[in-house]
Amino acid sequence: MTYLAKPKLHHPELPRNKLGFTHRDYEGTVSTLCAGCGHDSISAAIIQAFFELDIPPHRVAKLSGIGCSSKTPTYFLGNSHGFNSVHGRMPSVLTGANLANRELIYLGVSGDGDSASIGLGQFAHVMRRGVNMVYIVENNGVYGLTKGQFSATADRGSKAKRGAINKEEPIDLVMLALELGATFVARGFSGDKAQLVPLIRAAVGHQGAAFIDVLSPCVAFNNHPGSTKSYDFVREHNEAVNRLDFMPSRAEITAEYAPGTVRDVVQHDGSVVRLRKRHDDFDPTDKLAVTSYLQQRKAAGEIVTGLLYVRPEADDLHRLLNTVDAPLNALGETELVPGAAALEKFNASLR
Ligand SMILES: Cc1ncc(C[n+]2csc(CCOP(=O)(O)OP(=O)(O)O)c2C)c(N)n1
Ligand code: SF4
Ligand SMILES: [Mg+2]
Repeated sequence: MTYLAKPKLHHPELPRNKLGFTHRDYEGTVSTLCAGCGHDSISAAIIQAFFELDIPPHRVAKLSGIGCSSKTPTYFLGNSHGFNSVHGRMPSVLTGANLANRELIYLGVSGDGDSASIGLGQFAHVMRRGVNMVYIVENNGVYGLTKGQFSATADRGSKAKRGAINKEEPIDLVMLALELGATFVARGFSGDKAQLVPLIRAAVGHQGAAFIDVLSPCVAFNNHPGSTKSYDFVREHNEAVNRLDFMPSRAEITAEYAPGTVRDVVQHDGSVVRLRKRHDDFDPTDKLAVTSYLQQRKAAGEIVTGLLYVRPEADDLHRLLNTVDAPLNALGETELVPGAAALEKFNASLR
């Protein structure tokens, strides 16, 4: 296994967050991905988002499957909990961990192959169950790690490096997440960090299944003319519907905005997603309108990015299952072995 530690020395005056941590405290080891890979820019955005949110790294659990994208948790949040699972199986491992300990912040990192091909069933169930997590797909339209075969998100008509044309219909994970009941759905681009960092911050603050599809070009196998997931193609067709700021709690509006251009979406824990609208008629809380807007823009050849849908009063799996608040490993013998009378009462409730 390739493992490159970063030098520990750093400038003594690096900016610190409220916890006294610098950016370096949120990094991992040196990346072994190809220079210019979009996935490295997403890792940088994750580091920035957690640094800005003042989250202690030990409160985060990062889980992934298999692929270049799924390798990236090694390159950020080196002091967090991590689990590199089997190809396409991150969602079920994450669901189990989340049910056992709801006090951690769960970040699932996956690829388009990992989530839309082998892991499609797992993706579907974790979205529909509303597991409280941030699910990031680093979407490059190919299986990067196994040398560039088309993945299920590759567009019909897109050209492979050696000229083959993809003949199959793509799976649009954003549309699927909406259909399955994800309560926060966004699309970003690894080449637009200014948009991606607030999207990640807002997704972390969301209490429910938050999905971000991030277009992340593979420079080794899918960055040529004719590819619809190359840097040039995404830049040319990117249509951002909004820009956002995220405030963990309700804060005063200090910046000046033209009337009607800002909208605050207050979530049930008091955190605020502040949307700076770029399209007056786009309302990310109206699922029906969002779905038809996305379909229209897709037919026009645009890649719509931004916060696409949010349901502020989202439910999460713990609320649906009415589970205990405490992590399972913190329960004592009295809670775990409540005795024969409690068992009898429970059995009676099922008769
Ligand atoms: C069960 C299983 N089947 C197939 C593979 C081979 N394999 C490894 S990574 C991968 C695809 C990765 O593609 P993606 O998730 O898009 O990640 P990327 O490398 O593009 O970031 C495949 C098919 C595997 N490791 N395990
Ligand atoms: S093969 Fe593609 S996805 Fe993998 S590290 Fe290289 S550029 Fe990134
Ligand atoms: Mg891929």
